[in-house]
Amino acid sequence: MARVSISAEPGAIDIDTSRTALIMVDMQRDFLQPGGFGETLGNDVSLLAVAVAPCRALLDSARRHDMLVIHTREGHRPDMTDAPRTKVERGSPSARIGDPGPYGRILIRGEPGHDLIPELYPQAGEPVIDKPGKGAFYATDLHVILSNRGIENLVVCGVTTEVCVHTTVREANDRGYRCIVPSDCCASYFPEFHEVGLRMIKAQGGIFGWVSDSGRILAALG
Ligand code: C5J
Repeated sequence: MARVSISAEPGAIDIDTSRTALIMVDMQRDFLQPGGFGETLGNDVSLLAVAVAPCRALLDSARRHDMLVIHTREGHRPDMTDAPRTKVERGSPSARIGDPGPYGRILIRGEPGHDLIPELYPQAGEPVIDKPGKGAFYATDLHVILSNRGIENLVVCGVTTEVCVHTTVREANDRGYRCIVPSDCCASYFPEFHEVGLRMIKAQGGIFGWVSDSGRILAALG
């Protein structure tokens, strides 16, 4: 156990690292690489690359400190029985969930595009949560895993800031976890949504949690 104080907004937060998990949200090829789900929706996926190196630095540090590391992946069963029709039919993408793409069927479990990017690949023993929705708690066993490990605090990284990171932070906050979001470890296809999403988390005394950055968290962990 190590108690550390992390500089953050709206104020410093003290955590016990043995009760803190690092969560990497959806750092998948389907969101970060051309031809995947993110690009089919009309987004410039290169905008997400900025978060990879800071995420890697936090991942390395968390592993050195024996912190629980959890990875999530958004996607669906190959038969798509867990994919709401309203999600599959949404919008006018160039290809829909389940359609073939350069990395296999889009957003389908087991396909290369659904997998995590090599730079942030899980190590043996790190739980990977497959989630059908945006939030990492919806229809998954994440809360059980965290409770069994006595986790109270989450450092939430990943993509995209205002979608899966935000939904996960809101779900976690309602379940009693303290969430710290490192601003440089998440990214959005819409830089303005990234900025506003972070402001929403730390506003009103930290209504959803705290916002810090990789440099300040690494300094606190030592
Ligand atoms: C989206 C996500 N943006 N992981 N998913 O659809 O944020």
